[in-house]
Formats: sequence, C-alpha cells, structure tokens
Amino acid sequence: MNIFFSGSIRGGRDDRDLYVDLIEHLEDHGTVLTEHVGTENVEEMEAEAGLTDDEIHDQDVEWLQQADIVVAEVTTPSLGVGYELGRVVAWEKPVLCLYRPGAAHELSAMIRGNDAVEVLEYRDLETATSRIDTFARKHS
Ligand code: 6IA
Repeated sequence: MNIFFSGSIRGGRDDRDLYVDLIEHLEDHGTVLTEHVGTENVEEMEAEAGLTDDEIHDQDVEWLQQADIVVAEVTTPSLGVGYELGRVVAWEKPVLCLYRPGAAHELSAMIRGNDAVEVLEYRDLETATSRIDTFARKHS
C-alpha cells in the first residue's frame, strides 16, 4: 500500500519530531512516499537538490496520485497540507487527519467540517497510532 503522509514544512517545523514517529509507524502498513516531511533539514536539502517550486509541486501531485491512503498531521497549519487535502478529497481517496486540541490554532472548519475526511483529536502518540492501525486496515 502506498501511503502519503502530509505535514507542515514551510508552515512551520515545530511538530517535526512527531512527524518522524508517525512516519515510522505508518511504515508498518506500507510504503511512505513522503518520508522527507520528517527530515530535519528539509529546507537545506531542498536548496542543495536545486529543486524548483514547480518541480516540488509536480512531484508531490504525482505521489498524491499514487497514494492509496493519506494521513495528515494538521496541528501546525500549512497551506501545502490544506492544498494536498483538497486535491485528494476531490479524488475520493481515504483521508485521516490528526489534530492535537489546545494548540495555538483551532482546526480549520474546512477540515473539521468536511464529511469526506476522518478527523482524530488526540493527546498522545498511542491514540494516534492506534487510529492509524484501524484506518490502514480498513483501506488495505
Ligand atoms: O506549505 P508547506 O511547505 O507547509 O506544505 C507542506 C506539504 O507540502 C507537505 O505535506 C509535503 O507533501 C509538501 N512539500 C513541501 N515541500 C516539499 C518538498 N520539498 N518535497 C516534497 N513535498 C513537499 C523538497 C524536499 C527534498 C529536497 C528533501
């Protein structure tokens, strides 16, 4: 199963360690196409790789097309994550969004109010990984 993990990059990297834990867990269920979302120095790597924003966008959309399921950590708001979610909802792919209540930003109504998206509000990693297991099994 191809899994697209979505998390903030230019929106802010405060939750990067958490993305690494979630990606590691998702790897038990299939191939995570977007491991770089957890990479420590992703923006330096971007510069070194000489990737243009056009190339990043097009590659990303290709991975989204290949994905069987999408899991997004949406606590740190990110334009890129919101854009990815809009595209996959239009393609009717299964989407799970993970959100930690009490964060600096309330979750967007465009995510919480979307019936095509499963939203889990969680406070600890175990709650998130257990829901990921249920979600991944349901769609495998
Ligand atoms: O607006 P943001 O940057 O916060 O958007 C984050 C989302 O955009 C993530 O879920 C990623 O899927 C996607 N994204 C942003 N930057 C990249 C990227 N950079 N590569 C692939 N997807 C990206 C190149 C990094 C590479 C050289 C290690």
